[in-house]
Amino acid sequence: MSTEIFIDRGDITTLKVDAIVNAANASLLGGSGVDGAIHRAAGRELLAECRTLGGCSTGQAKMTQGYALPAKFIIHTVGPRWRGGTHEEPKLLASCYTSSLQLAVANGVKSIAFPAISCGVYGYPIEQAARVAISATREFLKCDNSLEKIIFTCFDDRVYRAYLDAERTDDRTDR
Ligand code: AR6
Repeated sequence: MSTEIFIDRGDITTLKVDAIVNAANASLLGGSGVDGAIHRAAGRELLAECRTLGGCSTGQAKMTQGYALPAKFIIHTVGPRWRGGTHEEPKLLASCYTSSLQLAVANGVKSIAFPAISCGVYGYPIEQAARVAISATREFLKCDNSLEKIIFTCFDDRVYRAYLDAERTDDRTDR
């Protein structure tokens, strides 16, 4: 079976999927942006579980329950801060997608939604980040097709357009 990829506008906290991905920081103890929204929607039990995880390195991922969210699990990953592009940002961002997908598959997840990791507070240029997201995901799918559905959730129009462009560009370079 092949994995379907969707690019949708919306709020990731409302999605009824097996797992949503959180763009967290290394403490895993919450913050602003999508992280804050996920913690608010999941409830205080999420913070209690996050406290037991011992943080997370940039490019890695850790999983918790979804608590009050419609999603069963939350995969917390830490994107790189944009520092001009010369500090391994593309490699670290790609690793966020790959690590999250690996963790999802290892836990039997069939449907997963990603936000635009690093594209808010961490300042990663959206067009470049979207290309990394799409290409890292497609690379992963060459070796594993156990996921049924991957959703890139775009919170605003600019992110949405960047993902659509990235998908088209990646399609062309794939041939
Ligand atoms: N659903 C989907 N996407 C969202 C939502 C939502 N509810 N809310 C925001 N976004 P950011 P980062 C988009 O800043 O850049 C936090 O404080 C947002 O529009 O949430 O990885 C953490 O604790 C943007 O496109 O994450 C870290 O300290 C994207 O999510 C730091 O920010 C990511 O923006 C991480 O920064």
